[in-house]
Amino acid sequence: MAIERIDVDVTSPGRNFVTAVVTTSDGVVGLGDATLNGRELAVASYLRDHVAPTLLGRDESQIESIWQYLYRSPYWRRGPVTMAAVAAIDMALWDIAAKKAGVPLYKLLGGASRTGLLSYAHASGTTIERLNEAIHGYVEQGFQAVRIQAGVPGLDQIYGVHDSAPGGKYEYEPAGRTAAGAPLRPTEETWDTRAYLRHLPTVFAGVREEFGPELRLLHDGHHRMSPIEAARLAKDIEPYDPFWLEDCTPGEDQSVLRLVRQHSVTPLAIGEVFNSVHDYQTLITERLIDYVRSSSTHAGGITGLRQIMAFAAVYGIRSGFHGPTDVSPVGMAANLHLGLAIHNFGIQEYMPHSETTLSVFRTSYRFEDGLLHPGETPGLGVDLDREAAAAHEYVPAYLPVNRLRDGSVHDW
Ligand code: GCO
Ligand code: MG
Repeated sequence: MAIERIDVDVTSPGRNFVTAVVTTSDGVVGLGDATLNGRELAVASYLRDHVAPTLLGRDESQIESIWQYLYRSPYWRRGPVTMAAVAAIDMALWDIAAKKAGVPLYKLLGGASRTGLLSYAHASGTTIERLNEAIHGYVEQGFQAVRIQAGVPGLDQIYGVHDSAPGGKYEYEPAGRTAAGAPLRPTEETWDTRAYLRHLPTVFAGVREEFGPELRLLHDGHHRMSPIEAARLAKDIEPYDPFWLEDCTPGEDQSVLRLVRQHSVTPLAIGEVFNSVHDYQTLITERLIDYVRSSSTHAGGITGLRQIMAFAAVYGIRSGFHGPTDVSPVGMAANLHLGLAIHNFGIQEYMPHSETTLSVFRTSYRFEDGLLHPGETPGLGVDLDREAAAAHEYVPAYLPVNRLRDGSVHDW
């Protein structure tokens, strides 16, 4: 059989998503996530204009060969736009293969290595009290791990920090939609690393005091620190037994993690902005990280992410796949199938999609007692209601910009 048609659907049910819809000559449809937050249309064009025409008529079962063709043949390798496009086709082909075999995808990837995937929620609050309220909400839902982000005295708005609604219901979108009539550009935030470094250990102390030693606590530094600042933070939070410190420095400078490692035993997680195994080469071979943060959506699909995890396995490094709302339910399902199958799974980020998103993408994964499971539906287990999706038109939305108090642009 062969690839007969490739559609690229851009839809915005609550937020923007790009989905490749691949149809075979015998009528099987596979879905792949190509959502790149704030740059969605670039990937849609890459897929429509440069990928889809080259794949029509090819044998859809040659997943590895098509991956290599898309990776090597254009000459221009890697990069987030390219690899999100490769990811979407790869996921759709795996979806088709598993649907044809009549099995949930994890069974084609080696079968289940565990009963479910330990997952962590995003808890945050402008104060430690509000943060603790949010954590209580998640603990009541069964979460055994939470990412804790808190406001810093003196700073107005920090990316990823919001107070949750009563009852622990907490939804936010990383990318802010532009209000009608407003200039088409990202919002701006002000940052002060010294204030943050002073404050964060007190946040860990306040949460540990409330919840005791068992709850797993994670924190995302969102690339904002210099190497020596990161080393200090990793050391200062060490007494509170963090599960991990994520993105303590911008990940592309791999060797700086040596410095952080010299000063602490706080586990480190990096990689949500990476897109290939080569981005991890130093980090993995020198064991400078403990968790791989990539998602299938941004790292070349299941084939790309499986390559990274096979390499990481040799060094005892585990997965902590990226699972924010900007990874679509299709990308999330791909992460879950792979996570269930590989031996070196660690933890899965779980930021549930809104009801509007889930009314368009129908999922079969489930969350129970702190664990996620991809479900038993053949393929990825996600359906896209294309008619409902078409009613939600693309709306420009951007991630914020971060500046220091003197106005200079900072990592965020
Ligand atoms: C995380 C994140 C996200 C990213 C977002 C960018 O989940 O750890 O850092 O919230 O900022 O996915 O698109
Ligand atoms: Mg992150």
